[in-house]
Amino acid sequence: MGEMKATAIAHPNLALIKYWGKMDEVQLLPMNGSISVTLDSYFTKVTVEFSDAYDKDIATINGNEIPENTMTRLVKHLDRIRSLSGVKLKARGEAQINFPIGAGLASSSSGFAALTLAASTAAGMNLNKKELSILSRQGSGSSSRSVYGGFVEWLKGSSSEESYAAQIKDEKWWPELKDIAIVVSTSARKVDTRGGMKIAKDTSPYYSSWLENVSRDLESMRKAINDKNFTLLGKIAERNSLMMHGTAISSTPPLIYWVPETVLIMQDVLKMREDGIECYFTLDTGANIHILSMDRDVKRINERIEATGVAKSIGINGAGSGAEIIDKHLF
Ligand code: 2P0
Repeated sequence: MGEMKATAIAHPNLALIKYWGKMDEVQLLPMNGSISVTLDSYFTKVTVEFSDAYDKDIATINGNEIPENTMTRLVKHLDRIRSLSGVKLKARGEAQINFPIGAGLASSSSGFAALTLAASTAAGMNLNKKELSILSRQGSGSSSRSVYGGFVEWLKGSSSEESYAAQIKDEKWWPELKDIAIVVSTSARKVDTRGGMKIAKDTSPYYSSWLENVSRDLESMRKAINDKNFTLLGKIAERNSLMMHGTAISSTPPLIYWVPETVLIMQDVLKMREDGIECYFTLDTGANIHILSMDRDVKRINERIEATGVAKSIGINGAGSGAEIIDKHLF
C-alpha cells in the first residue's frame, strides 16, 4: 500500500440561524435546522497520516499538544473513519489554524471538516460531499456545514442519513456581504457549546419558543439569501442569535456568555444603525461578536470599533469555499 497521508483545508462557518439543541447526543442530530455562511480568510489545514510507525493516535494544533478532552473527541472520530474504511493503523495529525481557537469563532467547524476530509482521504475513502457532511457532523455538528462553501443549510433530518448540509448559494453569490469578527475576550468560557445547548434545551422555559420561531427564521433567511436582501438577513440573524441567548440566560444554571465589552459592541451596532450605517450583530456561545455588514461600510465600522478600545483583534471575512484536499502537507 502507498502512502496513507492527506491534507485538507476548511473554513469555519458563521451561523446566521443557530444550531441549538440536540435530538440525539450520540449521532449529533440537531433539534432544528440551521443556516450559515462559510468564511473566507479564516482557515484550518489538517494533515493526517495512518502508519504502522505510530502505536497510538498523536496530534498537535499549531505545534502545541492537544488537551485531553479534545484528543478523546479526535480519537473517537478517527475510530469512526477506521471502522468505515477498514484501516486499522494509528494516525498522526497536525492542524494549522490562523484565527483564535475556542473564542467562539467556530474552530470546531473548520477543524472537524478538514479532519474528516483529510483522514477519510488518507484512509483511501472517496466520499462525496453529502457523505462527508454526515460523517463530519458526527464529530461536531456545525462542521457538517463547513464541507460546503457560500451559504449553507444543515437539514435537521430524523436519522443520521438524513441529517446533512446542502448549499443554498455558492461563495460567489454575494461578494458585498462581510462579517467583521471582533474578539473582546480570549479567556475560555465556563460552559462550552455542547454543555450549553444541553442545559438550555433541558431547563429553559423559553426553549419551546426557540423551536417554534426557528422554522420561520429559516424560511426568512433562505429568502434573504436568495433575494440578496441585507436588511432581512441582518435583522433575522441578529434576532435569532438573541433568541438563542434568551434561552441560555433563562437556563438553570443561567448561561451568560457575554462580558461588558460584548454589550458595549452590541449597543454600538444599534447606534451605528441610528447613524445610518446599516449593520447587525450575531454571537455564538462566547463573549466575542460578529458584525454583519456590506462591503461599502466595513471601513467606517472598523473605525468605530477601533475607537471603542475594547477589540483585542478584528477579522474581516467574506463568503469562502468548502473543504478541499490540498497538495502541500504540514509534515
Ligand atoms: C452554530 N454553535 O450553529 C451554533 C451556534 C455555537 C452557537 O454549532 O456539540 O461545536 O460539537 O455538535 O458544532 C458550535 O457547536 O457543537 C455551534 P457539537 P458545535 O454554529
